[in-house]
Amino acid sequence: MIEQYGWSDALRQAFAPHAGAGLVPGRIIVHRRELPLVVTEGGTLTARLSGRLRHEAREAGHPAAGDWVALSANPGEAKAVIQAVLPRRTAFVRRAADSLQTVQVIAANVDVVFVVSSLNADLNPRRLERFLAAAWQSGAQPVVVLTKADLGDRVAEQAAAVAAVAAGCPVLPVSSREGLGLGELRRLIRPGETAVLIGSSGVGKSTLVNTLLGEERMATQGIREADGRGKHTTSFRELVLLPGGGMILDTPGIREVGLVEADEGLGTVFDDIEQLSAQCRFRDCRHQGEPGCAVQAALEDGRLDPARWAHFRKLSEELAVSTQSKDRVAQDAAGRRQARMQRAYLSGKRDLKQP
Ligand SMILES: Nc1nc2c(ncn2[C@@H]2O[C@H](COP(=O)(O)OP(=O)(O)OP(=O)(O)O)[C@@H](O)[C@H]2O)c(=O)[nH]1
Ligand SMILES: [Mg+2]
Ligand SMILES: [Zn+2]
Repeated sequence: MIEQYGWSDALRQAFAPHAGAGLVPGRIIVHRRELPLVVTEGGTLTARLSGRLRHEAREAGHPAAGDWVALSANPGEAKAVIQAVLPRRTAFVRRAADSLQTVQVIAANVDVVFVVSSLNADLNPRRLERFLAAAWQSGAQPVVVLTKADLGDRVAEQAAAVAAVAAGCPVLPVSSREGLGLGELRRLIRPGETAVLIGSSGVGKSTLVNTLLGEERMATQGIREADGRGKHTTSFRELVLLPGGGMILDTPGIREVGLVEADEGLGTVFDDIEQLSAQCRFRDCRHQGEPGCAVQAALEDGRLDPARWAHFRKLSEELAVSTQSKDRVAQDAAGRRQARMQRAYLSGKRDLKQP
């Protein structure tokens, strides 16, 4: 059973110490904060987090959809307990909107990230740049999926414009309604592999899943006439098996992803800018009017779109701020540890555990 969900020799090896401790492997297929749904060899069950994991989750985040976990079944208790989370091969993460520090893992151990945008008012090159930076950073292969191709009459033109900002990432127009591009999309998910759909509400993520499944499994809903926005129909992340093998993770719509340590992802999306910077006369060129600046030259002769340049600067700045704040949090934590040890020392406590 769990082979279908991508259980592999590499995972079996990583799991060996837990197997030795009598735990069983499982994969989280429905994300719920306290009680995720886990698929195991023996079937699907609701599990709870061990006390230690619950405590750790406050800083490290909760186990996510797609995570492989080690479970214990306690006699006399209906629920299995998640004792450990196996190291993630890939992870799509974002900084939560309300906090610089809280990192949310949206999907773990995914092979393909479908960055989904609808070919209507939702289509926005700046948002795609941001989503793609996070997607490249995840370690999975990003693919831009442009939905509702049946509605547009400039699809090829729009796809070309998207390809120009997508840094070599495949761009795939699809229509669930007319069955366009679905075979190609389906072939991107091989047996045992996991894909995740990321994008705004109402772009047709759940409709796409239903179309691939050939049944109306996921709830879907029309978008608001006034501004073309979705109504946040999907409320949790759910991993489903596809006929013919492979899995897809449907997610609630998100308009924003705050970047977390995404320097590499950013560099990949803005490879054109990195290449230009390398041609500036001065290695530490700030591209603000220095002589021999290749970025300024490209802006002047139209090779570099000023909006793209401005967005690159904005995202770079955002990353710098989040890194600084993370360092500050780490310092605060170190300071608190120091103070705790001092107090313990003063009170003569000897059994203090080193963190
Ligand atoms: N014309 C057209 N409409 C589509 C297509 N795919 C989806 N829709 C419509 O778009 C609306 C929103 O679709 P959903 O699948 O619920 O969107 P979603 O991305 O899952 O939205 P959230 O769950 O809120 O994130 C529905 O009315 C769908 O019928 C398509 O290929 N063509
Ligand atoms: Mg949905
Ligand atoms: Zn320069």
